Amino acid sequence: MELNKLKEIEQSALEDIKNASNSDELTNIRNKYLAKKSELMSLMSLLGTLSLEDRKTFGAAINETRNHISSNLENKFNEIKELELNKKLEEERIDITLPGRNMETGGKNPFFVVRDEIIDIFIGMGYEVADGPEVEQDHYNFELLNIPKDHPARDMQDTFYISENILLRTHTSPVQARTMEKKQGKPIKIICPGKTFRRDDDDATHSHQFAQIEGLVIDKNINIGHLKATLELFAKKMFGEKREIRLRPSYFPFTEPSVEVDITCANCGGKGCSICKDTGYIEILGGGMVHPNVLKMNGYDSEEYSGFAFGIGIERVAMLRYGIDDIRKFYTDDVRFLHQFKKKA
Ligand code: 2NL
Repeated sequence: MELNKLKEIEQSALEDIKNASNSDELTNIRNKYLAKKSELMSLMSLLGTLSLEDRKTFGAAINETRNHISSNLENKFNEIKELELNKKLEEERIDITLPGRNMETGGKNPFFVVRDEIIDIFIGMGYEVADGPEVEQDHYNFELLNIPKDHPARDMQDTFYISENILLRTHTSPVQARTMEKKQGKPIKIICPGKTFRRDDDDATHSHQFAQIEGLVIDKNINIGHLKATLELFAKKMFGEKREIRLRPSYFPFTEPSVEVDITCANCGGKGCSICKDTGYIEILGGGMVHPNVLKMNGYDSEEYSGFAFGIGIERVAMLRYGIDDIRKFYTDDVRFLHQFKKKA
């Protein structure tokens, strides 16, 4: 056994390590020189044939060679790893100086802004929110609301019929009729927000689909003063504390008496201008005292109970509130329109 042989192996290994240019090559070198079946390790098995003295010397020399090769490998590994990392960083370089891409966020459609505000105002007065089907029976949409068989609203020209007795509701009143049915003569205080449908040629102020919030209060001793106070509070909360309201006589089949409700014009304060067509007032909604026939048909004793009801067109309120001149803008989702109502961050 010769120490020269060890020197040879070591030299050859160090040379190979020096020439290696990537970690795969280094792994092969490690296998070649340090694995169990490598030339160096097979020398170990010869130790048993040597004298004690030689075994010591030669064993130590093998160990030293192995450690030397191993530490060289280790250093080269680290060196190459760093080179490879730097190369990768260079290749996959990200230019962080480029401005980022902006994700445009939308704005809440002013229709929903106003709908939710109206709902909140009435919830603040103790109302519950009710809803019901948009596809309705003639019975709930017309019959229970005192709208007679020959009434023009029932005409095919004005209502979308699914079949003879099924239709798209023309107002949210059927939700109130259904609530009266459920409450069986007990007091009621609800609002019903929802979609409604009428046959119409669409233009800037008409739409075949629009939305209402109707309110209904039934209890003992309810009078028109309650209606007026309720709507006055609503008008001030919605359009500003300075607004006054005015009730004008009107007609609906389901209320008696019936009223149209106007507010003083926010633009001129009531003096008269182009917006209020020189009247000082703007019509915002309709209402009245629930007709005794409606109370009776829906299971209420009209001698003991009375009630008021009102209907608000959501789009109309939103148009007045924001100065929007075309109802179709609520439904066509033009981002140039919607962005105007985006809340500032
Ligand atoms: C309007 C007018 C109104 C009602 C809706 C109603 C509902 C029941 C009983 C009595 Cl269940 N009345 N609703 C009453 C008066 C007017 O709406 O111009 N809406 C936009």
